[in-house]
Formats: sequence, C-alpha cells, structure tokens
Amino acid sequence: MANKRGDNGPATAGPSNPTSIRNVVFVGPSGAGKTTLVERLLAASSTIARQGSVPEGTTVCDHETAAVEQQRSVGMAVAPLWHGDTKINLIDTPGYADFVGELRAGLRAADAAVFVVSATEGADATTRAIWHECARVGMPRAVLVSRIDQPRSDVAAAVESCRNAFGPGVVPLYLPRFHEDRPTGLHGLLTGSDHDHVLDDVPAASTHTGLSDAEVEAAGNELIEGIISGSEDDSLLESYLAGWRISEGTLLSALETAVARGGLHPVIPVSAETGIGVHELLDGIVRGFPTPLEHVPPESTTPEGRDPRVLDCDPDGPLAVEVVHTSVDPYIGRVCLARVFSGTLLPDRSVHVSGHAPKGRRRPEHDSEERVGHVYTPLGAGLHEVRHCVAGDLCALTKLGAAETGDTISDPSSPLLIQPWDVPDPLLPMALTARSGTEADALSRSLNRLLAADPALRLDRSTETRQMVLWCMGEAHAEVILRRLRESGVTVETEPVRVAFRQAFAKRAAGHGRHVKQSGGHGQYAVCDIEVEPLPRGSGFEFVDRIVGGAIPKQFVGSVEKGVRAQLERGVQPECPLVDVRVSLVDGKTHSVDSSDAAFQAAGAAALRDAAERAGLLTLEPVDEVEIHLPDVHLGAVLGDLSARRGRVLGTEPEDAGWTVVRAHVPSTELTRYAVNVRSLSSGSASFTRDFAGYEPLPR
Ligand SMILES: Nc1nc2c(ncn2[C@@H]2O[C@H](COP(=O)(O)OP(=O)(O)OP(=O)(O)O)[C@@H](O)[C@H]2O)c(=O)[nH]1
Ligand SMILES: [Mg+2]
Repeated sequence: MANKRGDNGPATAGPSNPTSIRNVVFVGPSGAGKTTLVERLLAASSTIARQGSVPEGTTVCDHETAAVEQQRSVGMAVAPLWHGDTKINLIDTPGYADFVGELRAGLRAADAAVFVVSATEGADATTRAIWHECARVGMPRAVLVSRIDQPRSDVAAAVESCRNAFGPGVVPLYLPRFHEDRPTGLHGLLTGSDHDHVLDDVPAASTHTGLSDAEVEAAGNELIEGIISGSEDDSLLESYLAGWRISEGTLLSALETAVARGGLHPVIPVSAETGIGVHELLDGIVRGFPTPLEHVPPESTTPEGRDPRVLDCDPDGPLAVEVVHTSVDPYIGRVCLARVFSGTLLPDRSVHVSGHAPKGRRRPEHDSEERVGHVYTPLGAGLHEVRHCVAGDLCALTKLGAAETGDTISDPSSPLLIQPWDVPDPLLPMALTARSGTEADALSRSLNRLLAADPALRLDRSTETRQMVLWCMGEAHAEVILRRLRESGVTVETEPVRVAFRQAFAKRAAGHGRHVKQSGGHGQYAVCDIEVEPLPRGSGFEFVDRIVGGAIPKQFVGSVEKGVRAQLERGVQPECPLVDVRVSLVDGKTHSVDSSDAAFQAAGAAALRDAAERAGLLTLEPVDEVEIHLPDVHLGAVLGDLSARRGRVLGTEPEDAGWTVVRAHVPSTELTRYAVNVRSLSSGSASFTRDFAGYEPLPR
C-alpha cells in the first residue's frame, strides 16, 4: 500500500526531553514477523486505525512496491507510537541478507534492538549473523520469541536455541500461559503477574504455564540472578546472597542497566496475530530499555577532520544530525530520515550539510549550505509535521537538495561531520545499459540519486570493458534497484558482466618494424628493431634504449617508445592490452628528410606486432583473492565448489567457535555470481570479501 503522504494536520510538538524517547530497532531473520509486529504495536496503541498485513501488502513499514511484491521488507522504516508519555520510535529492518546495509542504518538510528526469532524456527546461522551485526556495534538487545500462536511453536526450545547461539545472557522475562494447548497470555517472572487478556472468555484459573511451581520459581530466580550479574551491581548481589527481598522497582532499574550494558537479553514471547505479549513489550521498552542519554553517540569532527569529540545527547547542545536513510517519494521527492544526536532541529533554518566519500561509494566529500523546510515525524511513508526534533529523536526531512545517506546536518556557524558507520561491500555485479543515447543521461541521473541514497551500492564505469557495472548485495537487492530505476522512468537493461582480459609475451623475441612510404611528395621513413622480454606478473612496461652509434636519433627513440606503448595498450587482439614486458630498442634506420615522429611511432607499433607474432602470446585473466567466513559444517561444500571454479586455496583458519575463514585465489570470471552461489552453498550463512590480486595465465 502506498500510505498517504503528509496528513496536513497542524504541526505537533514532539518530545522535548530525551528521557521520554526510546529508539528501538526490530532485527532478526526474514519471516520472523518484525513488520507484522510493528503493525500490531501501531494498532494496539491506536496510532493506526486498522492493522494491515504483509501478505496483503497493507503494512505501514513495507510500503514500497518492491516490498509488497517480494512480500518482505527491502528497506528500513520508522514508525513512532506513544505509550503513556513516552514516544517509541519503532524501526523496522529487513532480515534478508541482501539488505544488511538497511539493517546497519537501522542500528545506527537506534539505542536498543529487539531481536525477533520465530518460535517455530529458533536461531539458525542467518540469525547468528544478524546477532553478530548487533554485537559489533554494541547494541543492547532483548529477544522476542514470535509467532507463538502457530501450531508448531515451541517457546522453550526457541529460548534454548537462542541461549546456545547467543550465550547465557538470554533469560526469559515472561513465560507463556496456555489454555489447553493454546497460548493465551503471559506470566511475568519479575512481576508475578498473569495477563490472560487474549481469550477473555477463558478464566485465568484455567490457564497454566505447563511448568511446576518449583520450575516457575527457578525460572524467576534465574532471571533475578541474570539481572544482578548483568547490572554488575555489587550491593544488589550482597542483598541477594543474604536472602533479602529485593523490590520490584529496584530490580526493574537494574534490569535497564543490565540490558543497556549488553549483559542481559530478556526474552518476551509474542504473537502479532493474537496480540499476546504486545503490552508487555511496550511496557518493557519504556521501563527496561535504555534512553538515548545512555547511548554513546558516534564521534564528530569539523568537516576538515579536526577537533574530534563525542557530543552529549543534549537538546541545548550544538546541532548534530545524521541522515541515516534516504528514499525517493514519487510525489515529494527525496525524503531523508535523520537521527538528531545533539541539539534541536527546528524548521525553516539554514543548516550546513557535509558528507564523506568512503571508497568512492558516494559523491566526493562535500559541503553545502541548505535550508531545512518542515520537520516531520515519519510513519512508514507518511509524514506528520512537528515543531521541533530534539536530541535523541528521529525525524524526516524533505527538500534537502544535496543531503544523502551518511551526511551530517549541523549549524552553519560551527559545522560538524559525524564519523561514518561501516557500510557493507556489494559483491554482485550487474552490467546496465540504457536503450538509447538520450536514455543514457536519464539512467546516469537516476543512478546517481540511487547511489547517494543507498551506501550498499557501488558503480564502476570500466573503460576496458566499456560497461557500466552496478555492484549490489545480491539478487533481491538488484531486483529492488532495477525496479526503482524503472519507476524513475528509465528503460534499463542488463547484460552479462564482461571481464577484462590481458595478454603477455610467452617468451623473448625480436621484432622488426618498417614504415616506409616514399612514392610522391613528402615521404615517410622509419625502421626499427626491438627485442621483447617477458617480465614477472604485475611489472607493467619497461622501455630500454640500446641504440649505439646514433642509428636512430634521440628524438625518434621517444617516438618508437610512444608507438610501442600505444600498441601495448590497444593490444593485438581487440580489448586485450599487452602487459609485463621489457622492450629494448636495439637498432634502426633513419632518412634525413622523410623520417618523422609519426613514422617512428608507426614503426615501433609494427615492430611490437611482429615480436608478438614470433613470441606467441599468453592470455591472462584477472584473479581475485577471496576471504570466506563460514560455519564449519559448510566447509566441505564451499571448498569443493572453489576447486570447481579453478580456485586455489591459500589457507583455512579456525575463527570463532565453529567458524572457519578460507582464503583463496579465484579467477574473476568465476566470481560474477559468487555472492549468490556462496549463500546457497551455506544456507545463507557465509559471507565473503574479494580484492583484485593480479593476472594469471588462462589455462589452455
Ligand atoms: N500466525 C502468525 N503469523 C505471523 C505472525 N507474525 C508474522 N506472521 C506472518 O509471517 C510472515 C512474515 O512476517 P513479516 O512480518 O513479513 O516478517 P519480517 O520479519 O518482517 O520479514 P522480513 O521483512 O523479510 O525481514 C507474514 O506472512 C506474516 O503474516 C504471528 O505472530 N503469527
Ligand atoms: Mg519485514
């Protein structure tokens, strides 16, 4: 569904204090139910009148056509709700591995994550990879065991698999209660409360946790111990060991500390279908999740990189806002989602916009002065105007012409640049062509807009293969990008990605070049003899002047070199430059009138072609060094596949428990779809990087 943009109502005041804000990102594998759960929370808090659904394509967060078509999220989305006096910014992210760039943007905007794992699936290798993404940025996490209404759901088994995967900090905060075999509500281990609100006609007395009183008590004690150890509060530990009763309020505040420190991951069972766990989750977010004040923001400097400092989350501090996401709305144009790290963003103000240029991914480093028009709070694709956005809050901005994902918005009187977050390396190349010359300009413009919005894209324009290659994260990402390009009105086609081959001399040889035309008018006369000698890979081209006795005057020696160099670059076969060779000019002949620079260039080129014919040429193909990180169980399959791709394994080393890193040299032609292949070989769990390593002879 395309949500209605801008609700034209009067601008409302957003929260004015960071303590009344929670930024919570929903992360977890695809299909775990994140988008559906966000939808349920929005409906439960009356933020939306009716709960939409993913299969019907009517949710707030999956508003893009590509998401509706793929029936999964393809980008991060923000949807705020109010729970009491607290504004909770829910940030939905896609679980599919192609969209890890969107996940990282979501993590950047948030102060805590809810990790959603299906009660029918538990934690698999993809889930671990996402957990690792959260851990590397130190994101506090709670675990939601979702879809508990489904027949095959098993909350206890899912908790156990999460604990095995993520460690002993995973501890239930609530247990499910059942009526017969159906979950009907939750039992709070900290509060001792039962919420059997789902089936009103079922008397609470007829529901049970399926556990004995002793088991429930043990689960409660385990939670209290988890809170105490995660909060690292010695006085609490002493009270507990002395057998004193610790009040619920004290434990709740220790719970918040333990979650913020990353030592405790409380578990809440939920069902977006029936609503079980929804109120507990909202209460848990407000009472147990860190506020923006507890989040150490990224370091910022001046745009020139001076005066590094970490700003406080202070509405009265210097303005430091980061664009975490950009999308293009068909009606409004560019919409930037931004996190205010410090200061207060007000509408109708001049601001400074500055950005990085990491790895040539985006535009070069840039700085400009722009004007913020209205400030909005986003609801999926919808926008509602607000009077301000304080430190710790998220907002949407339109009409910021130059701003792109990763940019910093600050006060023009003291411009800042926030240090960038890690963007993933796109590894699936896609060669694009426009249907006509006029379309080529439109394609170029649209691509530039997409590159500015999505840091997980990279564009290479290869002069060697004369292709425009867009690097994406995987097929689903590529599909989304093609759709966005077509929606922007360009007719774009894809073609197979070409690889740039080279050639080298097979052995030493002599070459004779003669360019003589003396019939009528001013003639042309140049004769030269060269010797070629193959050099080690990567040496490039060397030219040696071994002329003795002035057989060729100095000024024409340079001409021969120029002719040789041009022929090397052109190659003797089309689009196949010659490399790694020493060319020595050993002899030649000149004519006092007819010799010229042009004639000696032509003779030099002819001598090189002659030498190539005598020596024979080897075709070289580009080879990349790949580094693959994968669970041990998939090692055999991945190594077998590497050898089928003519890969040469350089080494395998154990990594974290159960994981291995493999390094290998693999021909680039064999890697054009490796991003897709390695994923299917490893059930989506392996990741890899590739770097150009050099050229190697193509097997005959
Ligand atoms: N029965 C049941 N089905 C659910 C529940 N939550 C989600 N679903 C269904 O599960 C499917 C996937 O749900 P999504 O909300 O799209 O999952 P997601 O985690 O957002 O997936 P990605 O966007 O791909 O990461 C949809 O068909 C939902 O209708 C639930 O609590 N109970
Ligand atoms: Mg989703």
